[in-house]
Amino acid sequence: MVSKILIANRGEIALRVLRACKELGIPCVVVHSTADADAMHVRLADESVCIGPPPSRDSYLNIHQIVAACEITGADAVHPGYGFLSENAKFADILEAHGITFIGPTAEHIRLMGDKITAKQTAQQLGIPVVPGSDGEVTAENALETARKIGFPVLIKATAGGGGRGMKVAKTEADLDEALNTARSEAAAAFGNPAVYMEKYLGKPRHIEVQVFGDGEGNAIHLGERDCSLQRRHQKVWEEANSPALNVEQRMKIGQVCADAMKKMKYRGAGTIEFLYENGEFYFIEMNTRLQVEHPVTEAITGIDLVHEQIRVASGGGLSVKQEEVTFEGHAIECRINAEDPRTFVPSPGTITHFHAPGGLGVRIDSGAYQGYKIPPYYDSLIGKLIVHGRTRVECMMRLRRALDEFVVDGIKTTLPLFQDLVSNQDIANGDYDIHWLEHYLANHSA
Ligand code: MV4
Repeated sequence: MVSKILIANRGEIALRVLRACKELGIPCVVVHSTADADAMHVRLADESVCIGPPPSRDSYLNIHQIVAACEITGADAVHPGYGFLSENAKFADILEAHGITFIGPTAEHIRLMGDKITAKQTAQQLGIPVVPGSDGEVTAENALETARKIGFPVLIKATAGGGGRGMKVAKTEADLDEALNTARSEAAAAFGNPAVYMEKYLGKPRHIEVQVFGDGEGNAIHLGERDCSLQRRHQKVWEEANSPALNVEQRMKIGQVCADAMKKMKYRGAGTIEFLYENGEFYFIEMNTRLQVEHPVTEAITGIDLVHEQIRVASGGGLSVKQEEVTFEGHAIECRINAEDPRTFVPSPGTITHFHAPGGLGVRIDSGAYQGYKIPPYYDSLIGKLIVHGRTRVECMMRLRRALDEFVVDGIKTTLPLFQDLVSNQDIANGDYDIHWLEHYLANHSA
């Protein structure tokens, strides 16, 4: 076992990891910026180290400060959470060079999946179905030929990108030059790498992702899927498991394909394989080599604590469950509670004057927020997650509705009113939505 874990993150995920450490009896250290001195994870940790001023690059992204905090406190492992340094291969390398365990995959696997061209080639070689597209990079020389072969409309994506930044659609041959040039210059500006690739553009897909877990020695399992189609500007808003679009055969089939692929690459730790799903077919787009924000919906339906598993695997203890032992019970929905205007999504930092979280059977709140807490303006606006579990999707929706009615957050604007609307919507009740549904809904329902 690792003997002391340093949590290199903040907010609800720092608290989430801290809970796992406490349940496993492992002492934990948190690092924080000066803006987070009053945060709940700092209060609850066994030890804390202030590593710098508010801007992330000076604190939560400052590798040398984090390594120094490990040295000072004797932490022999780091949990990076999500965001920040969680998919930074250089960070994983530096920790290893200091004899500190990175709770995550190898630096090599982080790099492989961080480059979207090599990620897609790897997925294809491992037997995962991918979106039809270019064989590697597209350039001015091969773009037209590639697009004709794929068939219009096509989508140009940055190989150093991900999460939707720097994508350009070309509907016809006439759009191709401009799409290619803008995509390349945006990629160069945003990622310092102009390389782009091309895919068939799928018009009305769902975003379905498969949770995988490997022990790094050739054993791997899947924990089913999550449907994350409800997004706004590439920010997920509502996630659920199971996907309303899949039946059990489809779930087990795509899950097995993913688990087999992870066995072949000897993947270590938690991973998420992202697909677009259209007309009954799965198309790989990206793989995330970290724990995700929406992991609790998977925990709700499987009963498996993903952070416990991460720590077990990082300690060389292997996975606690076999694939045959994994079951998918009932239905879970997560709502991301952001400190934002529920219509414009403009951030709304400030002091929470009243805070009352819902409770009862099947209700989980992951949040570091409390009455009197002052949300700093420097970081993302996620202040908590409401995760609701029911035996059926209908029960889950009824429970979500009553949990939202109980939730009080005063003093700042939050996205809670948006969820009040969504939980009463007929398309949502029917599970009938794709990746564009929420943007259309917001365009038609804005005050
Ligand atoms: C696509 C696509 C349509 N066709 N790829 C956006 C984020 C990035 N991870 C992949 N994205 C997309 N890739 C092909 N070939 C549409 C999107 C997309 C999207 C995907 C998932 C969730 C929300 C989305 C919103 C707009 C576009």
